[in-house]
Amino acid sequence: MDTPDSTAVAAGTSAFDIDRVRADFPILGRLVHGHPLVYLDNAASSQKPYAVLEAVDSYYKEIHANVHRGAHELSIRATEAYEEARAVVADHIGAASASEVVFVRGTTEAINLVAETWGAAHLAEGDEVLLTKMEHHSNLVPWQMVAGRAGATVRYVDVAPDGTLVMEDYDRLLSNRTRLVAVTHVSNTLGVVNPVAEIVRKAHDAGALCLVDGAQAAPHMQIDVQALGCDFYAFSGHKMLAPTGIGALWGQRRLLDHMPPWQGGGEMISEVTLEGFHTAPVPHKFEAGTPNISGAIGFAEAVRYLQRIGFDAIHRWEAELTAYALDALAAVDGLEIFGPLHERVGVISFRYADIHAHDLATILDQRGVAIRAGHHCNQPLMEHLGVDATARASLYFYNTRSEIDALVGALGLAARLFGVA
Ligand code: 7TS
Repeated sequence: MDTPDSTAVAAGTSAFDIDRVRADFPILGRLVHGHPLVYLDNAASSQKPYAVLEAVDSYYKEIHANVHRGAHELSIRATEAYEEARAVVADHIGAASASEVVFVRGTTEAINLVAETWGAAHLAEGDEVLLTKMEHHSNLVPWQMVAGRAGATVRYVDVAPDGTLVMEDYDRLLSNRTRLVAVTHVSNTLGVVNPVAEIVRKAHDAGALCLVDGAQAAPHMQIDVQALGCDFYAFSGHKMLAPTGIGALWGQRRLLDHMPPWQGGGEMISEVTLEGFHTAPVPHKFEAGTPNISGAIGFAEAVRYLQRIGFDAIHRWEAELTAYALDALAAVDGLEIFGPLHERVGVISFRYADIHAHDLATILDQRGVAIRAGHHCNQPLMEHLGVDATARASLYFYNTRSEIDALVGALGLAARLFGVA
């Protein structure tokens, strides 16, 4: 098809051609309330390039059928495409084998899967699960649920005033009662990148497993699960250019093999009798029912697109843009930024004078500037920060300096409306 694709960016030129990149994303050209869309809500969900939209479209137009079932041409082609998508995602994160990648709806489902299978099988009275105070509810509530049933305790590593984890607190809380450490790689409120390799190493030294919530990391950096050394890594496709409703749980094969199944149904069995069933090998053991085939194919295409641009180029551009945004926001009188200035991604939470975050987001929206306001599914962190909500601008590699200027300009409008001096 004749739609643009910035393959040329990766094909040689070292410069990051932002105009060409933006041309790959049809939605970025639209107006909102008469203003060009300035999409700064990427931590909630990213936009989609033509390459992904077309991969999904041609899957449905050309080869759609159910997978792993039929002997007919379409089913065989759909199955090949679905399993190839798994291989692309597995290869991308450095998995030892494609069988270590379970397709799920997203990070939330991935973590619930581990909690309801590994957690239910291994947690007992007196055991501890160690989280941090910056976890998204998705990496908090599933552990509270399973720990509550097992009589286990959930503990939380403290967050320092600058938004980093208090590692001394981690060292203090980690003990031979800790069965699992579950930590976010990057905070969706503070933007901080946590020292995950160190956290994993210490967890293992204490005899605990480590699950990493990669929802906010995988879109921005090259993930290598073997280099991180973790036991489980969970991430969502929709935050990294893929459709909604698809994500991945990576787990060490030896762990996945011994975990009980979660949902029962088709696909996850090798044999069923009236007396019982035998499970299929991983990853199918954890994929009951018809999976999100088009989503998986879109996910693989998103990964290929990101690889063509290259995480080095993405990182350089995002670092420049984040520094520009932090400087521009810090220069606004009465604006307070949450989170560190370094070791962070461009997820920038702030409060502005005493304008409520929701009012701020509504006013910005009138200028076409999309940010998120609220607790960001981080209520314990909000309590820790002493706020009920923050405004949050979150960047991705297709954002520009002039969009940051538009954000700051729209903040000026809010200041005038609210009489901020
Ligand atoms: N973990 C983190 C760190 C997240 O940021 C999110 C989503 C999730 C887990 C859950 O991902 P899901 O794809 O299963 O929903 N975070 C946000 C956010 O910050 N704004 O909207 C969703």
